[in-house]
Amino acid sequence: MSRLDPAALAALPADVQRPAYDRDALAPGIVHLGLGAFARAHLAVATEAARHADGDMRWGLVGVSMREAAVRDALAPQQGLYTVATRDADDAGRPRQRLRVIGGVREVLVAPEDPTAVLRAIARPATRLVSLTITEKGYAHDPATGALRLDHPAIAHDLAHAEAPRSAIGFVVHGLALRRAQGQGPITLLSLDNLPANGRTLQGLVQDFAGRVDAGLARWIEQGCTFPSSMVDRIVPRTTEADRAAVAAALGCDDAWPVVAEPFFDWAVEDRFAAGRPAWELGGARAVERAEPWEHLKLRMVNGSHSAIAYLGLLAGWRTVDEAIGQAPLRRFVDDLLRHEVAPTLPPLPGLDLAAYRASLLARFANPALAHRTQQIAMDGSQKLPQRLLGTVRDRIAAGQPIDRLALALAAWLQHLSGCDDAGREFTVDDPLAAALADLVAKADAQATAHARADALTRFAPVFGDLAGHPALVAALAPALESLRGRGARATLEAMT
Ligand code: CS2
Repeated sequence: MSRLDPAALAALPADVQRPAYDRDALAPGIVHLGLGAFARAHLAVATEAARHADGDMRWGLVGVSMREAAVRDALAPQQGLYTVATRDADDAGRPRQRLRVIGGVREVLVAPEDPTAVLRAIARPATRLVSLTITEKGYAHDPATGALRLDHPAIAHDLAHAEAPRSAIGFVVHGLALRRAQGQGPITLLSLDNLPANGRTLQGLVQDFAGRVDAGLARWIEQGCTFPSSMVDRIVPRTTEADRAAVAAALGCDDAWPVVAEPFFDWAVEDRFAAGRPAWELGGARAVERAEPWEHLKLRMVNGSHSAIAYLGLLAGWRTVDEAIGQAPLRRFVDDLLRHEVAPTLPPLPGLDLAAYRASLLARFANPALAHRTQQIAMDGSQKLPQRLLGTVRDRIAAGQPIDRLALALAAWLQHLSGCDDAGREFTVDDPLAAALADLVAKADAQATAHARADALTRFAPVFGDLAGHPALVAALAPALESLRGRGARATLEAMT
């Protein structure tokens, strides 16, 4: 079969959407750090739709892979073209997909191969925006406090080596330094990761790092660059071989790296851009005054319950989110968690019907065409749980409210650190703090009582922060942990009222 590339576009089936503009005329306005599946199914799609709607050619994407060459190697022979397959089921439950070939990626750089090229791209006159989807751990910060980790090897390296950074924060700051040195103006730095106040968090890390290398640069950034916060929402599972085969069959040519997504798309972004932006509202985004309330809603409702499903599902042996949410006790648990423990902590949002939001979320999780693996979502829990579950826990404890379901979700994360499901099958615990977490579990296991075990587990400061040893948290965690250890996730869920 031939390969997807510009010459193949004309022969694609008529129902495949494709670029309808002159790709050669596309200026490289966006440098995007972390060109994974999520960015290709979210930022790139909204930018493509905006471009089709208004013909603004300033916003081509220069993608940067932060670690590996795989995306570049897949997309270079396709001259940056790739397919987004949006999948769900029709009313009769039959899976269906819509295909769209995206043309906005002009170039893919591989940071470790050529760090200078990344710095030069950030400094280029055409660059107006640097966006990031580098996952939570890519920020090299302390998840509980948001502070830059000076003990992080990549940060320590980058503070000393301006010319060949390794971390995203190092690339941003040294790239901005080069911009300033070359007389180019300030730009926007846009985080699209699932962090609370992601713009402000990025700004704090960038300013802290910049202040350590050059006070003048730190001032220049502070005075001219902007860091809008934004809430992003779209479920994008990792692409599988089966996805590649299905997309190739539908296209009639091979795409080495298509991405699969749900049809749902949401993006609430603060309209504070230092050097302009694409008209993303033409591609489904919403410009908002403050993104934080939307981030709060999304992190606690969508990601909080997603992580709960992932850990409970992994323990119970449910491999995908739709399989897990199809189990009545888990579905009831998630609905109750959202309804009784998460929703009451959220401030009212203009135009938002929380009950409809919850119902639509459960329907998204039940999408049978995504096969989103619980093990994928279980990754990097130490970086995710503070904003997904612990903020809610903190608010509820402060208000004297029960946290039983939140505690079960946390207990499932802690139990999954044993690397073994309820049937004794082993899996890998994929977490940047895995070694420290293994020590923690060993220490907890040496305790004599359930209460002492739970107490020891909450002492893990990077995750629990000021909740370490909190009596209300320990009191709710201890029975949840005991139940998961004793009778497993499935029976624990069944026993919950
Ligand atoms: C998921 C998210 O992998 C995960 O941790 O919870 O990637 C989730 O699918 C998206 O945030 C949905 O917008």
